[in-house]
Amino acid sequence: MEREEALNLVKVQLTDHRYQHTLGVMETAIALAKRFGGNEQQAELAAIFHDYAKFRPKEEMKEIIVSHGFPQDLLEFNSELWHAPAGAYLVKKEAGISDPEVLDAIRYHTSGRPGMTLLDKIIYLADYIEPGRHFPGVEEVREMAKENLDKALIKAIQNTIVFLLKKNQTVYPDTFYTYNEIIKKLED
Ligand code: DGI
Ligand code: FE
Ligand code: FE
Repeated sequence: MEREEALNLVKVQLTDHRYQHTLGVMETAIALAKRFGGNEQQAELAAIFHDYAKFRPKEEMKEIIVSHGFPQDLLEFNSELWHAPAGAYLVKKEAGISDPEVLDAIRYHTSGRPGMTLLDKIIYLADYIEPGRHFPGVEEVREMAKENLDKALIKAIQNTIVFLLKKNQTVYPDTFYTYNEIIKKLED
């Protein structure tokens, strides 16, 4: 699918603010793919659609998770996690995106997962460091992302976990599994 068509499909699903975020993720994901040898077309498509389901009603996202083979434990954790799997499902159904690697990058863009692919990492990181993001620590991760994808990714995951802990929120186990796997790999 051409960029123009994909952007048109996504624009009507999002607020203007979230659409601007999506454009930032798209540019950043393409830059990361270029830098780290990823597939630029897949990065572009996954980035454009990553937040497709962000504004769907919680009940709709819940129903998708219940009925379409997603892990049910997602429902016991923060509903912020739901738009990622729901997005993967809806983007396939409504936008006809069929590339399983693109769909997985969308599905895991919030929680991460053990065994993240290069594309998963690019989307997770692009979502975190796109130019419209302004939270504490983001500049450090931007700098790291110029050199080392895994080091930047682990910093982003650590920051997210700390952010959740400080707010007394739950952390989905896959986020910890992702953290553990990459931190061990970096130790070697
Ligand atoms: O959709 P975005 O706002 O662009 O970003 P996102 O998809 O990464 O999700 C946003 C939030 O989800 C982020 O502020 C942290 C929150 N969140 C809630 N529970 C978890 C979680 N993030 C992770 N990684 N793991 C969780 O368990
Ligand atoms: Fe998201
Ligand atoms: Fe996002």
